[in-house]
Amino acid sequence: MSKSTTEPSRHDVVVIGAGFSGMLLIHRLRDELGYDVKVLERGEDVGGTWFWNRYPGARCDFESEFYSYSDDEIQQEWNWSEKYAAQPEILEYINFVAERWDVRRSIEFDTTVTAAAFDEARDVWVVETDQDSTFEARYLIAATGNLSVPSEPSFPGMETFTGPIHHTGRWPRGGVDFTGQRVAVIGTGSSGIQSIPLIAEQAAELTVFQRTATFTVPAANRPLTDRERQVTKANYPVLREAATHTRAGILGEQPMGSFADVDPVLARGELERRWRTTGLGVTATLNDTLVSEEANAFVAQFVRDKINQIVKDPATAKLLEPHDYPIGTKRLALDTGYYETFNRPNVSLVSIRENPIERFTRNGIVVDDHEHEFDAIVLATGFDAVTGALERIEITGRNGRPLADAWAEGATSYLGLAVHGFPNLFTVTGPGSPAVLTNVVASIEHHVEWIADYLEHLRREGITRTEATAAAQADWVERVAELASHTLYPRAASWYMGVNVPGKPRVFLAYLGGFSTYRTTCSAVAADGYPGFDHAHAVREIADRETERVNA
Ligand code: N01
Repeated sequence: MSKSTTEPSRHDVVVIGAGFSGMLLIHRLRDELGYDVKVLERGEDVGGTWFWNRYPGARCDFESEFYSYSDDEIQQEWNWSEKYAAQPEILEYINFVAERWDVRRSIEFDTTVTAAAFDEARDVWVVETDQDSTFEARYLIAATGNLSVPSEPSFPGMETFTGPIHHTGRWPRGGVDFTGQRVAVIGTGSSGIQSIPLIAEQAAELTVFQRTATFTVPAANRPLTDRERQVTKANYPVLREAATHTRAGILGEQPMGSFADVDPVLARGELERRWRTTGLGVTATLNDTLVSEEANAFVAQFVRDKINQIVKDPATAKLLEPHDYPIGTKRLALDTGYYETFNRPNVSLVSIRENPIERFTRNGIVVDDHEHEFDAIVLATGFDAVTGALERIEITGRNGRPLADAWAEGATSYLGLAVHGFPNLFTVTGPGSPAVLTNVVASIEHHVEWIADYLEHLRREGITRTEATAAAQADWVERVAELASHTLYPRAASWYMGVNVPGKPRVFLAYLGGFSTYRTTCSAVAADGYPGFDHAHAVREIADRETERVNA
């Protein structure tokens, strides 16, 4: 860790990241509990994911009325225009909240954390940045997001392409005009699926390079009516509370039952209804879609049939049919007119499954010895998910152990909140939590509340150091893996498994027990005095220091 030449700036808490999590941490810890909080943010403004992902079509896929803070005043004042708001509106909302909570005064923008080391002699984290600045704090909280580090494949000859190459996760702030251009999109996950229909409308020609066909269902997005907004606002507390009792942290359609118990004709009718109205509700039609091969095959075939109904060219429809993984085991995408886009005369689909991209040239992309010429290329190739942001920081815990070393065989954590060997470090929506399978804003609120309560407990008890025990962490890691092993999730080469990043260990990165059960577990840990966290060392040190003081 290179030392900065300036005096450290000292705080109670240093937070990395000023997205939904970092902003809420400022509000909760600084404004409500009186901690001195400093947030370090790589971007030039607040917003995290919603600051960077400005590609055309970017929008949330949980209802905006609930993909938002549960703050009483804010939820009464803000009016969402659509069921699933687009990125500009979400960023506008984030800015509205930033003003309301006056968060910017606690944030250093354009500041990338490069290293953080735990000083065992003083129980503080020493945090270094690319601005040659140093910050110190008792607690370090990673609010770094799960999908914040773009995964950018390096294709041979990439540097020779003369046009612009844009990654969806780092979209230029002023937008991109593709009018009249020949455009390539590589990648057909959620980002590709959201952007492809809009790029197709603007570009002269669009070529989509698809390695794996993705299951996507219509978002059925629409404007909200005044009446709908009023009803939600009148009932927010009860709706938010009810959502905490669900598996995904949001109220949605209930399953009809398990595949074996439902009449297939009724189930198909229900799938049909949900296809038209509910977005993600499609895979929740049966309660065993993610554990039973038969149930999964039934739902998957329904979607494949839809593709064949919508896409006019049979060869293109065939290519768009996903066959490589059970539906739902990669994140189901929500789209607006995705399959319909392949009926446009200016759109073509190139499968790179059997014949991968050979290389980029000055003019375009070579596949199967054929050069496709482009003016611009879009990489919709995803993220080094869940662990990527933390692994890019040189984090050193107790005994000088790097986090990269601790996670060499895969990310480990206790409750997705703390890592053994890294005292006083908390991870908001960290690996091993259910966050990526939930309405992430609900998960963020839960974690921030839990961490705030814990800091208060530590403050009351005079404890200066806390660390997840090796045993508690091992139990939790085993529980996360065991739950995954009872499902179809490990069958997919997904970012949930780390498979999308070459060399990344294959470990299922999320807790599958559901948001409600997870909350109950975390609450029980708090109510029982935080078993699984070791305070003994800190208490011993406090006693030693007191003895030294008295003897001096
Ligand atoms: O990324 P992805 P994403 N050569 O990893 C392909 C959230 N999100 O940014 O499947 C060729 O899903 C890759 O192919 P394959 C959401 O949680 C939410 O789209 O690995 N192709 C795949 O097709 C989502 O799950 C929203 O074979 C390559 C694509 O690129 C998560 O973010 C919107 C390649 C990557 O898909 C990530 O979504 C957007 C290579 N070398 C994102 N490398 C909402 O709706 C990768 N690919 C809220």
